[in-house]
Amino acid sequence: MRKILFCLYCATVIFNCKGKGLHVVPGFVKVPSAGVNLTGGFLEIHNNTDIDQILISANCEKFNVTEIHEMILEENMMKMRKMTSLKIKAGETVKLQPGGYHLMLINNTAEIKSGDTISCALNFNENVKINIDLPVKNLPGHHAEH
Ligand SMILES: [Cu+2]
Repeated sequence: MRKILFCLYCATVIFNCKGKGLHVVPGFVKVPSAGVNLTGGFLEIHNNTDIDQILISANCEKFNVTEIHEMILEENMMKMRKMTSLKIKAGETVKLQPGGYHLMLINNTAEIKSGDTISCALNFNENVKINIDLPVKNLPGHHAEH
């Protein structure tokens, strides 16, 4: 019997998300810029358990490859870097948001437009898998790369 309880959809209001377990709160997928075949996926992971959780990989439909990325400052430039895993410490929340951690969705196999939904599977340690649907949104005027 698995000791951890999972909810797929917490309310977007964090206060409703204090139940025990590992919770993923959907964010969004940014519409890819014209002529670009990659974009960012954003969400929050709430680890309301007593042990550290590790996001090992993710798979999102309509994209060939999904990577976990972080933004780092290098030579005064913000660059993104692939991560092999992302730890969410016990009792903590990690936000994947523009300018920070994100899912890098690479090589879309279909047109991605505002209003679409992208289903992603998040694979954590100990064979824990959480599925989540991310709405596709335009971010007009947003200056972050993803
Ligand atoms: Cu990236």
